[in-house]
Amino acid sequence: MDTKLALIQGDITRVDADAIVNAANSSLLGGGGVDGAIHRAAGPELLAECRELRGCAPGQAKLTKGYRLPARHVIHTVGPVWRGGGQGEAATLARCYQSALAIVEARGFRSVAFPSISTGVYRFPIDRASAIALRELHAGLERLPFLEKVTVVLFSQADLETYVRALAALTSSRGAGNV
Ligand code: AR6
Repeated sequence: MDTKLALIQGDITRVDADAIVNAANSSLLGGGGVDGAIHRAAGPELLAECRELRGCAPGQAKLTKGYRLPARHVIHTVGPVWRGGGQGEAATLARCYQSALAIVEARGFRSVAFPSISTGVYRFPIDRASAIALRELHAGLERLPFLEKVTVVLFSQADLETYVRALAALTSSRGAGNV
């Protein structure tokens, strides 16, 4: 199993990493959930930089500084709103992780933390979202040897347990020791 992949329960705004990922909306001008928490913790300079970015399409990602956060940068991505699963939601969610990891690669970040994108206000079922997230993060770790630590920060104990089960399923589907 990847010793570089950690699942923890907590508040992502407290995580010290080269970058934390924000589950934003297309405006990039803040909102509720993890987005609101990140903007509150980072301070008003984050919103000022986000204004210059002129939004972000679902599945894409954009980079800002971290300002008052312990993390040096924020990677803002926009997940899909769940509309029943027939609108390409799974592919869009996978692209969020891929786009964020492309920024990690371009900048040579060695540590990054993700929230559970789309599984709050956007209502993506977390059992499906966790499988997609962990598949993409595992692929990123295989591809990017300089990446030392990927942390998924789950807000609730129940969400953490869902991710732990999804990771066990991913590990067993690939055979012990091969993930
Ligand atoms: N640390 C880690 N995870 C958190 C935190 C935190 N501080 N706060 C919430 N979560 P959501 P979405 C979890 O709704 O579904 C915003 O208004 C939360 O429990 O934040 O992608 C944006 O502006 C859930 O598991 O993001 C958009 O409009 C996960 O983060 C919209 O919500 C994602 O929930 C995006 O919706």
